Amino acid sequence: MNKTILLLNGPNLNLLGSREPEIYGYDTLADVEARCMTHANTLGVTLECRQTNHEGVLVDWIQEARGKADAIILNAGAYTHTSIAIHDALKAYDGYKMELHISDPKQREAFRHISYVELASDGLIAGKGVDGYTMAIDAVMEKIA
Ligand code: CA2
Repeated sequence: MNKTILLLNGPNLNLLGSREPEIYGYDTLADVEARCMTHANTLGVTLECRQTNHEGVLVDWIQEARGKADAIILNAGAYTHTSIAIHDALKAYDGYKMELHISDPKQREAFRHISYVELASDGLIAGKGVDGYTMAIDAVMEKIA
């Protein structure tokens, strides 16, 4: 059966490639998503990529994925460290859940050390730069294929 993965990016990740390249690199989100789509095609998995700056939209998308997507890869951006609503939505999602970060928040400011996403996820990839995106697809496929 063909598998479906939903790749969700949260607030400010639409700015990738425009600022703080020492942390986030030089690729734009469009570059990263295009690489992920090519990688997914190679693996024969359906990938849908979305980005929003709005917490409630992320909650809606996670809810809508129930019974439709086999896995969610989520870089919730700063909502990672604040959003019990996203935590609760992930808890209600029955597929595989991978938390993803470009940087390693645990090595940064103390306010990034708590992750409400981690507490509701099955796996974590962090600190691998934007390469972490395709690594996350591979890691998820190992679990759901
Ligand atoms: O490392 C990550 O992927 C983060 O999720 C990125 C978030 C940050 O709040 C998390 O603690 C860790 C921030 C995303 C902002 O991305 C930008 C990229 C380029 C320029 C400005 C912001």
